[in-house]
Amino acid sequence: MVAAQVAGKNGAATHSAMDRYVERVGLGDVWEKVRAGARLSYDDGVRLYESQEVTAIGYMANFVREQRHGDLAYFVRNQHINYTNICAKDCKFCSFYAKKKNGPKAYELDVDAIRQRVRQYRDVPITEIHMVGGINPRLPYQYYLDIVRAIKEERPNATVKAFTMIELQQIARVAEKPLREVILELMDHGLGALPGGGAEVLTPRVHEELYKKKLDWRDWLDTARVAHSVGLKSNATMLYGHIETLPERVEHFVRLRELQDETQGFLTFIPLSFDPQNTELSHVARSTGADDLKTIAIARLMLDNFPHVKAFWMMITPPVAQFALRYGADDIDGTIMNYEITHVIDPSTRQSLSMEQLLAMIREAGRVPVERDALYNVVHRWDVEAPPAPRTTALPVLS
Ligand code: V47
Repeated sequence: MVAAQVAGKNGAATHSAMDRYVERVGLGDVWEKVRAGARLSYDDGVRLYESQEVTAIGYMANFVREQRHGDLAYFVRNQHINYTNICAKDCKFCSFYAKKKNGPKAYELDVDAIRQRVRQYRDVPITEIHMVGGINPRLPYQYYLDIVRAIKEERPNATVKAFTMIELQQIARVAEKPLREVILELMDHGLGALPGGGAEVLTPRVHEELYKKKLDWRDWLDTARVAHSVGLKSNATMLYGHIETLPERVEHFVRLRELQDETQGFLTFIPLSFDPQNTELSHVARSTGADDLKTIAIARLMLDNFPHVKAFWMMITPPVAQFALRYGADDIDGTIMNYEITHVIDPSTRQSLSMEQLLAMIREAGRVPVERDALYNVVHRWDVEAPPAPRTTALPVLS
């Protein structure tokens, strides 16, 4: 825990060495605000990004993280499913969608194939199924309802966390119904939460240059607002490390924070480090560990109304995710099982971690592992409670 101020011999408050260091590097006024629980401004955010003092920024973010979550670090036993890689949006940063020349082969998983994917991990007590896909104009409304229902039938106790804001808009389009009605129908079929994808960088310039066929910042936020208004929780991501400027990242935080003030519908913020392999931006260098940690830390400091900040180990590597647990993050995502959004051409890349590996990662970082579900209900406190008894009733075996 942070020793913000300690009493000196004569009883007067003295500053710890870390406080003096934060002041010396010119961030004393930001630290004052953080300690007082005051909101950081856009300018504060930009100043933090301009500073090279990652340790000072991390120290402040860790203070906030420990105030909120103490030593706890969350993970989830989850499975990712991507139902189609056919996509009409041509985003320049994407290596996942099927292209006419050189690229992944087009696929669409039908309802049975989705069931098979879920059954593949029948013996693992997964509590979250994360499902997203491309904007595939061929898929009818009924398909989306059916795949959500099929997952729920296969795994009644797992939360189906599916469809980004742009997918929801596409589903409403093919349904020819108002968005709100479609979301309610999906919820009726078993949709339990929304993932945070598709936000990219919520600024007009980045939208225009990289993903102009998808929702712009206003439409992304408006869609989230509707989802939150019917009680659906969602996450929010930021894809960083491509053409965006540092002030644009801060703009992104401020826009998310404003909507969160209004709806309180966001659970977790997830910075996604851009992977340039096999994209139209393959000349861009990958983000550095310092940038990853700084981004996690600044997100924790700026997004004062977000309950959680996730270090997505898949994108920043497990070692950096471990450090992130001391730089503002309180969550490292989960087992994943199979991730197709990036690295699809490189099958050697690690696509899943076992629960034991996640536990070891968290413990080694000096944190206390807590298994959670998609909505942050505690599933198990691993170092506090005895391991759960092995399951006696098997999941349904459907041929
Ligand atoms: O929206 C696309 C990103 C997102 C690349 O909510 C890329 O818990 C890096 O949203 N390099 C989908 N990223 C993934 C996503 C997500 C992931 C983990 C957890 C959660 C959650 C959500 O992936 C897309 C896009 O921003 N993406 N291409 C790329 N080349």
